[in-house]
Formats: sequence, C-alpha cells, structure tokens
Amino acid sequence: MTKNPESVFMASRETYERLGVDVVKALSRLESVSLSLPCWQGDDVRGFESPDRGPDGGIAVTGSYPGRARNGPELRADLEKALSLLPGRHRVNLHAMYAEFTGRPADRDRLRPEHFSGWMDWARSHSLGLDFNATCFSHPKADEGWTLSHADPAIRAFWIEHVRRCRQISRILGRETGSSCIHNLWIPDGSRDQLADRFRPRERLISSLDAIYEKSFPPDEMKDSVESKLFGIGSEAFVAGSYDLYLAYALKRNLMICLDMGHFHPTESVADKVSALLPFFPEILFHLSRGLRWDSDHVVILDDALLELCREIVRAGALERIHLALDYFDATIHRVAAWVIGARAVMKALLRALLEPRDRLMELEESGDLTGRLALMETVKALPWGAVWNYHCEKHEVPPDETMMNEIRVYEQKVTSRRQ
Ligand code: RNT
Ligand code: ZN
Repeated sequence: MTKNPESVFMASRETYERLGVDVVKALSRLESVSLSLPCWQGDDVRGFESPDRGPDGGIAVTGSYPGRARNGPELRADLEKALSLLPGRHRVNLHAMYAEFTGRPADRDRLRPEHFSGWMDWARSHSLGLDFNATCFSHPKADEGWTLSHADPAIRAFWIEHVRRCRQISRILGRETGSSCIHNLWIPDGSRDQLADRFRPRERLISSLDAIYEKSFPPDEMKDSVESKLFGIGSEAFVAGSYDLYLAYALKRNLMICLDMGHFHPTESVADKVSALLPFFPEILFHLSRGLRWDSDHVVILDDALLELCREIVRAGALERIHLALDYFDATIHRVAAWVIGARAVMKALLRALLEPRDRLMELEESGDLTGRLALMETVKALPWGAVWNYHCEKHEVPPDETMMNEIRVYEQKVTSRRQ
C-alpha cells in the first residue's frame, strides 16, 4: 500500500523534530522565497531584435531542441507553464533585447518603458515581479568586444545612454508591478590577448559607470547591481569588469554586487563569499548557474555548489537580504523543463538548508566536539527531506518531481512541438 504524502510527511517531521528542527517553520520560510526566472532560457538568448542569430559577447548557447519561443506571446506562455509547476510566487528576469515594438523598432539607446508594456501588463495580471538587464551584447556596436570601456567615446556614449534608459525602465517596471525591480549590469568588455595597458579600459569603464549611476532612484522601485566575470570567449586575457573592480565600485557607490556562480575560478567557493560580503553589503544578488569546465551556463542542479551556497545564505539568516536569479541557457533540452528543473533544484537546496539541525550543530561546534559535528553533518544528508518536498508541492497544488515531466510532455505535444 502506498502511503499518502501527508502521512509520509508526518513521519519525516518526527524525524526532524528529534533533531530539534521545526519543519513547519522551514516550509513557511521556503514559501516566501521568490526566484527570478531568466526569460532568456526560453529562446536561447536570442531576443526579439534579430532572433536568427544566437548571442555573442563571450556567451554561447548550444543545442537545437525544437520549439523555442519566437515572440513575446510564446515566451510568456512558456513562462506561465513553467511558473505553474513551481510552488510559491516567483519573478521573471528580462533583458532589454526583449523589447516589443508596434511600429519601427527602436535602437538600444532609444528604448522606452512603453516598449515593455506587454511584459508589464502580463506581469501585473499574473502578480509577478520583474527584474531587468541592459543588453550590452548581440549588437553591432558591441561587435568589437568593448562597450562601456570602448576607446571610442561615441560608442561609450551609446552604451551609457542604453544603460541609463534601462535603469529608468526598471524603475517603471518596479513601480507598475509594485515590486522593486533589480537592474543588473553585465558587459562583455575584454580582450582575447594581453593588453599593453590594463588601466585605461578600466578607467573608461569607471567613468561610464559614474555617468550611469549619477542619478539614483527609490529602492522600493528599483535597485542596481553590477556583475563581474573572470573571462569569456574572446576575453580570455582580460575582463574590464572583474570581481575586484566591481566589488570596490559597488561598495563605494552603494550598489549590489552580483555573483554569478559561473564567473569565478572553478575551485573558488561562491558560498564562502556570503559571510565575507554580508557584513559590508545590505543586499546581494546571486546568478545561480552551473559552469562545467568554463562558464557554460548549464541548468542548475542539486549539486554541492548549490547546496553549499543555499546553506550559507540560510545559516547567515540572510534570506531577506539575498536575491536569487537563475542564469543559464540550455537549448539541448525542453526549455520549459530547463526552467522548472533548475528552479526546483534551488528550492530543494533551500529546503535542505532550512531543515539543517542548526542549533545542534552549533552546540557541537561550540563545545569542541568536532567528531560529533562531522558525524551529524553526514547524518543530515540522508534525512527524509524528499518527503517534506513532496508534501510542499502537494500543498501548493503542483506535481511532485516524479510526475512533473508529464505536464511538460503534454505542453510540448500541444504547444512547443507545433512551432516550426
Ligand atoms: C554572462 C552573464 C550574464 C548573462 C545574462 C544573459 O556571462 O552571466 O548574466 O548570462 O545577462
Ligand atoms: Zn550571470
């Protein structure tokens, strides 16, 4: 006889209670977490301006799974499907290249809030928050691999104007949706080979940033973050917006830093940065990604890197100060599944962190019982968190992992497979 999730849950709850863990509290904490879903996973980072070409600027998408979204209505329909399979209330992360035009398209330095009214209306009608990103790549003025730090002042001015407008658009998006919109800035600027002068591109970047962030907006409408990177395709020897540069800049300017899990040395722990940065930054944005050998932007899974990061955030009691945005793009699998698998992995990692017998572990550590601490950490790995997760899904009327794919298959058959 198969037991219903409720009774399996009750048994698991007792197991956790014996270790001093309040399961109900953990679940209600999990409920309040909103993840920001990257709209760009739905169309392989193509955007609506020139969808025949894939992205450039050091990022690459591989795969040709049929049925990518080709326009706003398709992309929004796919996002709705993904959101319907996630417990909780989440957000959608946009890029400037997803602007929609009724008449002649506007160039990036001419974008206005009304070009995003389709997104705004949709977000409002689904009570979704929106986040936003300037798109400083996939554009003729970025073809040389430099934007805000380009040596040509006219090119810099073009991109400064673009990012300024994107910040204004973010403000409107935040105001219209009633939820502060994070505007994140990532630029591809860098060099394939050694530079004779690493100072000047960075000086130019800093002065562009100064022009961009000159104006400040109310934080309940929009917040700013800057995203660093270690290297990209075509920027192997030098990246203008490195971690050091943005960390210093963000601190000085009261911006958020955005830490993308794929943007550090492969053995560098992003989780370890949580306790190092939280004393200095009121809020931090994470781009949850999975780099395989390089910043490959694979779908996030329940791996050690993700578990460790979520554990550090929860241990710090910092869920309110952290923003979690997924950032990956995989065109080899169904794109709705990619969103759902990744987002569910993050929620499961958070749940496991919230179910940690924190007090018990702290007691052991403080009393110097390092053996007991290690033993308990290993014990925790096999605790029945899966039953708690299934119960959570059931309570939110979304399918458990086991049957979640059935719904995606039906959607594929009825919707995405019919797209050419
Ligand atoms: C690129 C950055 C950036 C992009 C998105 C599309 O390496 O991670 O965040 O992935 O803006
Ligand atoms: Zn990123």
